[in-house]
Amino acid sequence: ETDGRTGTLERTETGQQTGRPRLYRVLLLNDDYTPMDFVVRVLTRYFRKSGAEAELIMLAVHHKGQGVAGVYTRDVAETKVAQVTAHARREGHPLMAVAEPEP
Ligand code: TYC
Repeated sequence: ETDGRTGTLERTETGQQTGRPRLYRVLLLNDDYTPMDFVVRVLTRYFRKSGAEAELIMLAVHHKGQGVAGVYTRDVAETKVAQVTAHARREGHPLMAVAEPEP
């Protein structure tokens, strides 16, 4: 069977997936209310960024509207989105994260 992404045979006789898994970007979206230092702490805690890299990503999101926090397999990406969203709501911030497949 032809895979839509790679155009190659990607399944075994038993239907198991083979080859590289599709990767998903976790995006942070800008808003007017979440404090900058909270976003930096999210990036260091959940996405294992250094303080300097977290600051750069946060500022890119602030100025451009969205930015890539990390790239993961689907399950990991969806877990990060759920963890970040839960943490932000617990702390009373509207911060939004979404996962989207890499082209
Ligand atoms: N725009 C926010 C502010 O001025 C900061 C911010 C950055 C919010 C990135 C969300 O994903 C975000 N306090």
